[in-house]
Amino acid sequence: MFLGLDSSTQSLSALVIDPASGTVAHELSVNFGTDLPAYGAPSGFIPDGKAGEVHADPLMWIEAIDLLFSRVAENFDLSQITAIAASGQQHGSVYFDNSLVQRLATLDPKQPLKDQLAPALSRPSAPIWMDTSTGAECAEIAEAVGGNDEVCKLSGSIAVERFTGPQIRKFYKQDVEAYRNTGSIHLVSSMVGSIMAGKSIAIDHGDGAGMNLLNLHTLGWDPDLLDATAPNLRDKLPRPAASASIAGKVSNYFVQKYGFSSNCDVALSTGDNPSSLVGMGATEPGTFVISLGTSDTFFAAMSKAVTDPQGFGHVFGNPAGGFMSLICFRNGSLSREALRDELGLSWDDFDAAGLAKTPAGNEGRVMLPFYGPEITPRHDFSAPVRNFPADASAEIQVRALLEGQFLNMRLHSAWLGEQPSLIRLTGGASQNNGIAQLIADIFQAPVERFAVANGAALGAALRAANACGHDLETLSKQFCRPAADSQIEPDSSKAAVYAAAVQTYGKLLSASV
Ligand code: ADP
Ligand code: XUL
Repeated sequence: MFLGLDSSTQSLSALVIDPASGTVAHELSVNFGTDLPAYGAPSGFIPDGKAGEVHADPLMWIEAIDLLFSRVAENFDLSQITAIAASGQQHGSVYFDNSLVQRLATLDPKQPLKDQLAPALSRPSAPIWMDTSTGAECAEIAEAVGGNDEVCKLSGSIAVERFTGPQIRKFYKQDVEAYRNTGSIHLVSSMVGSIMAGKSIAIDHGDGAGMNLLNLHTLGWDPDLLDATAPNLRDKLPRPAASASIAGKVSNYFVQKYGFSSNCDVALSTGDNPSSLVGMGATEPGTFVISLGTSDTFFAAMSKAVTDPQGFGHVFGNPAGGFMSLICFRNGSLSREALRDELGLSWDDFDAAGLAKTPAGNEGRVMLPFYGPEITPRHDFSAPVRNFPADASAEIQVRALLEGQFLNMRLHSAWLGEQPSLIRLTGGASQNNGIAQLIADIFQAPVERFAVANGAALGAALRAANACGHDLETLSKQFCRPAADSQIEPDSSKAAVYAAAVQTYGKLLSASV
């Protein structure tokens, strides 16, 4: 059996797969806010950060590992696990001094992980992906390497506030002494993997590409980006490596304390988006994944590594080899909920029956569907922009908002130069038939709903099995199954309407930002 771990923004999850029977054998999560309230982070991060700063306490993530395994071991025999792999929220970074390697190698099963690793932290808090405080550092990095086009060509993304390189630069500028005392900088995913393996493990190309430091052509740390970020940075970073590698055996700490076999392997970790690509069975080009959560994300395996000339999209390593795209839309459910509440509607009004009251294309009425600052496109919106009166009927507004969201997604994914042959939907709003049909019609591709609740943890378990020689395609067929009767076909009679609507949307956008 194979264990996947996912350290996400709000929780740490374990998911065990059994390829022999094709079943998920065990699943359990620890919620940072409710299970570890002493850290004062109800949503997984320290509230009220100043000037866009969003940090978390890395000891909370570390304590969660002990709590999770103490609970899993009550009902599940961990000696059955052949290999482990971890996934983690992307971009977050943890800073350790030179004692880390020695401490990891000599973890005492009689003491909690937290007490043994706390003295190794060279920075008490860890910036996470929601942090937007590094605008100045992004500009400095871009300037030093010859502009954002160059950063994008090298690393697959322009310099982005939440990415790890700009965050490291800010730390270096704020506290040179603490930066100097830092011996190794881990991502959330590679930290979890390092603790499991009892040694500092490599950073994989999937998560490494979210740092503005990995050169996508050489798959090594880029010398110019390192220099632009902070001095002697290469010495502080684990080496980059392919995701499918085995890092070593599980630490004796977990053997003694929770009953793992000393033969259990630990594979390299990866970021939650690359891991979800695996968990959604989308590691081959052609299948796009759209996740409709608080924010909406769009990701897909790429047949060739192209970068977004406008700088909105990102290129990460695909854990199955090659590359994947990722585009993040901040105002996903946030905007859907805002309009619903503003007009006193329910989700039924956003579903098939509600949408049936207006025609596809909304007779040319288009909305830029943003109630707050957006990152794709990058603009400080505070309310939607419409090409029609704001007091139009509720059904016109709903259609304009939903069509606006997916026309925006179609427009900002055009740089990929690839048409989806299939779209897999996940996240809370994916249950909505009206939205699913709209996505099928706007992208002119069949849509499937996905049953898995935790694609990142499932992806980690599949990667652990794959690293031990199980074929990924066979595993995908076994575990990455759409919900029964969930396939929705595109209506080809809508193709021309949406080809015109995407033009209208683009014009309104250029005129407004
Ligand atoms: P996250 O993982 O970001 O917390 P989820 O993927 O769990 O988010 O999605 C939760 C969101 O899904 C809710 O906040 C809600 O806005 C949205 N949602 C739930 N049901 C529906 C529905 N029928 N139609 C549209 N949106 C829905
Ligand atoms: C991707 C991103 C988020 C995090 C948290 O760039 O910032 O999706 O990985 O899930």
